Amino acid sequence: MKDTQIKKLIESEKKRQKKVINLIASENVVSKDVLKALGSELTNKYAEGYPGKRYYGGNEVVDELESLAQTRALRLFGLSPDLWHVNVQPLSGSPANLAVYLALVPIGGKIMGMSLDNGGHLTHGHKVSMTGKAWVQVPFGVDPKTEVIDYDSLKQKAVAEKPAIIVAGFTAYPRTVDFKKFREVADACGPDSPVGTGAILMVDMSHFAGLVAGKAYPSPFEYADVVTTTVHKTLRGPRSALIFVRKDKTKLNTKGVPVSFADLIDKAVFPGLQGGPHLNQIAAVAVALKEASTPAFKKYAQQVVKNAKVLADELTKKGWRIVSGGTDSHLVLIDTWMGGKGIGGKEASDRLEKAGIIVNKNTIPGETRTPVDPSGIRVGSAAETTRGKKEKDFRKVAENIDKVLSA
Ligand code: DSN
Repeated sequence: MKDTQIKKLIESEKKRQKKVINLIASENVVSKDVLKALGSELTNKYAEGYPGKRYYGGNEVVDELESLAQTRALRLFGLSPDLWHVNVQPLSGSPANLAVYLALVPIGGKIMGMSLDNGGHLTHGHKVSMTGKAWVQVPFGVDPKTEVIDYDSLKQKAVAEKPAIIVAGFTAYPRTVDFKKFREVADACGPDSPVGTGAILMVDMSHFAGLVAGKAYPSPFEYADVVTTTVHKTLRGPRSALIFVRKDKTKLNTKGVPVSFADLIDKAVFPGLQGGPHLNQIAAVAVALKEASTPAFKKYAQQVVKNAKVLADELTKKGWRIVSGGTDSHLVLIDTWMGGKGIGGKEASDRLEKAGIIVNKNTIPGETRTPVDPSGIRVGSAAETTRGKKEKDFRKVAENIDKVLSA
């Protein structure tokens, strides 16, 4: 690289990443092939539109590329192309979720999503996000005692509020989600819901997509109408996102004609929200999807969960309160304030960073502090498992976290 300033910064970041223990639950370490695809000449190409329907010439290669990425995405999750469509163009998770609402929920309609301090995401209708400005959030949370989702109260609220869409998914909920129960809740919204046949069920599987691919976490596809995911968390690909949608789902347009969710979502992604797709990114997605279909990736996903469980168990033994009492996934939420040693999340994260352990501060259910200095930290096992760490290594990591925070 001729640009020595940027070269130096890339080298410095590479060194930083190698030197630290990375416990950020939403990060991972991609393969050299993913990096190669990202750094390829595909970035030179404009291809607004979709395969076979572009606004520029010269698409014979990128049409094949985008179609291949779609085929691999459906295959990875065992989906028939007769029943499911996938859009591989969303630039990342937030635009993917926004595109689904734009396609399916009338402006001002209700999005039922997990509140941020209970583990939801900003794009599940939080007021600081566009999704909470153009639409109205109906928040749900966890049971204050068990810190897991209470499906009965979720159902009561959904039936009373009749949201147009219900979002099952999270960024900081360590447990498995019962997608069948979410389906029942969505259906219970009845024929008088704004979409006519119960609420739409959307699953945002960004955090656990890799675990679903590796069969280490329940799959949402049997129950959901729409599934969104980022590619760069447990799925270990480039920063990007996918939207899966059932082909048989339709919505009446203003003339009373049924239009498929798939067409509406494609139009919301382009031209609704985005311009030309990032084809280098789509190539890297395709590479990651193939990697995730291997037996080695399945082993990886199982190990991710084993390692997170060890982390939660060891920290519990050392007297730390783990939100919900443990984990079924790649992430663990530690209450460092009330249930710990009275350390705020910011101080905990800063102290760990000084010791070379990278985490993020995080709100916890029933939060009494602020999002910039909340009551906990979130840790995850995806990145360090990619680097080969096993249970014994995570026992050591737990020991180090305890040492640093108890000092
Ligand atoms: N910011 C991501 C996370 O860390 O969970 C979600 O978008």
